[in-house]
Amino acid sequence: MRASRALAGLLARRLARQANPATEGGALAQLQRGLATQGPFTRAGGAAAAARAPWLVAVAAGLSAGLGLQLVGGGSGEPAECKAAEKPAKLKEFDKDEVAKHRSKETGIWVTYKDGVYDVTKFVEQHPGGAQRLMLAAGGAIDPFWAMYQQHNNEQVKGILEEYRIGRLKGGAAAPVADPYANEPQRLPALIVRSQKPMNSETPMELLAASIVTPNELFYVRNHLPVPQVDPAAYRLRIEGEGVRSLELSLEELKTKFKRHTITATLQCTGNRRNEFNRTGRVVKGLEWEGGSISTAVFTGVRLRDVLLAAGLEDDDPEVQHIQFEGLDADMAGATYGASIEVDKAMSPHGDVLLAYEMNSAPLPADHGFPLRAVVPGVAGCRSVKWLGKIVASSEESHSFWQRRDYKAFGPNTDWDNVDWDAAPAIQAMPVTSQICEPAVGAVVEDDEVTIKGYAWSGGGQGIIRVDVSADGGKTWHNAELQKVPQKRGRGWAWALWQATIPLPKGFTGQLELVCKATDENYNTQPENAAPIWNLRGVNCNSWHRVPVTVQ
Ligand SMILES: Nc1nc2c(c(=O)[nH]1)N[C@H]1C(S)=C(S)[C@@H](COP(=O)(O)O)O[C@H]1N2
Ligand SMILES: [Mo]
Repeated sequence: MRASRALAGLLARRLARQANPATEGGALAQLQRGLATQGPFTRAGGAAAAARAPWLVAVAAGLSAGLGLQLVGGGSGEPAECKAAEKPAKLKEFDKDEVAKHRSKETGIWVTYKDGVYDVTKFVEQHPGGAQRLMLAAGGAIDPFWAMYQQHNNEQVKGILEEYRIGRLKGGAAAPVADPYANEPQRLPALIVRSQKPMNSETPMELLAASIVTPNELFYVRNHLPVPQVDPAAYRLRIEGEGVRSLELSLEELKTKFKRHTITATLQCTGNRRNEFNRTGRVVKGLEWEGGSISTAVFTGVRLRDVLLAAGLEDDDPEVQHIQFEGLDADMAGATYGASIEVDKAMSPHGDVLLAYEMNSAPLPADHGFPLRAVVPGVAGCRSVKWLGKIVASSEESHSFWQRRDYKAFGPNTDWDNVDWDAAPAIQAMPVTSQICEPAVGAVVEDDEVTIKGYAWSGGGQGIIRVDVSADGGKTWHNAELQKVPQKRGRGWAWALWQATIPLPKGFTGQLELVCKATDENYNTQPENAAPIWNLRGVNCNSWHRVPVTVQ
């Protein structure tokens, strides 16, 4: 009830905002925009700029989303036509056959984008590992790849490509590429979109703290690729690998042959609150999430353990150390999203890992993995693979980019020029975190007390035992009142919501900082500031959450 009332109000506010672009996104977005334009890389463009912006090079090197093309790549806008004035009046013309001859270092590596022809040989030489994917486009158009990996910050990327321009395509650009995102599901305008294609959107802050269970339509969405369309009647889940006999299960078989289980679990993206790292003054690479890439649902399905047992996997089989998941969402080259978890988590009767076909009593929505997804409670969202196609029992971790070259955290001393991805384990359980959802950043408080609301969650099934809040930047503290679902110790998969009404310093007017920090049942708590936990991918941001407000 509360949630739906809050939703109605929110939608009205959001629509009003959309009608007035000047205020779109509110104060927080304005703050972000301000920060974005202050960033050291805003004026980046071209190879020289790339040298000053190591993350850009890293993306170029294919470290982002497994796709070197992203870097040189970009989306729907025009190529860096702002540079047109600098271009020679007449560009050399090449036909397609000529371009197609340039597919190797020996011949030179050429690609086209729209009607531009680019010799990227030097670029490939400078980024040997990561340019592998770029080689897929060698001798032809890069446009289809960019249609797949549309990045929000691609002007810089196009600027870099422009440095390599050698001419134009005879006969002009090829026919526009069909949009791989043409069949995306409908989404509520209330979601706060951080990237449109693929869809990445946050649950609005005002609604996160409104109910323990997030309505499906408002659950945050984190997609790396277009949403695959799966026919539930033809769908088969495949199980294979070491220590198991290969098995194919239809949705019907999963629903009827295995016991039904239900858990309430919070999923959180490893990048949740990433933008707080950017505000330390040192930019990180990734979607600019605030604190809304986290949500909670009641998931129903079968236990992964039961399915693995049915495939013949034995407890403590020494051959099998990891359970790999493969999604049905694929890129142009047929590479699918994938991840893995440790076999002990997968097989533990207390691990509660589900293969879920229902979310909040409805069939899984398209954005959340229809018809079947893994739900790995207590673990970073990236391991809960959606549109699950295959499960592989293995002595090795998944070989996917997202298991081995992303979703790992390093010290602040590690940057894109010295990162050794193999040196850190993949993030599984995440550290304890909390967030103030109300009042909003920059709110005006006109009372001698303030009511603060938020969420708190910890990974590994560690329930929240306490949330401390402060209205003076952390000098004095009060305990918030917790709202939780019943959960056993060590199996606290769902977040706690919390609320506190606390007095403001007597007679005070001006700026104040509201702060929250949570403690989990292992007595782990949050670090005071984001700077000391800064890491190049901006993951695991869990410092005290701070909200500046004005008291009048
Ligand atoms: N197949 C597939 N599974 C996936 C992803 C994806 O892009 N493809 N994204 C992962 C990430 S990074 C997160 S945080 C969660 C998000 O789940 P949600 O979109 O249901 O909130 O799904 C995970 N599972
Ligand atoms: Mo994620």
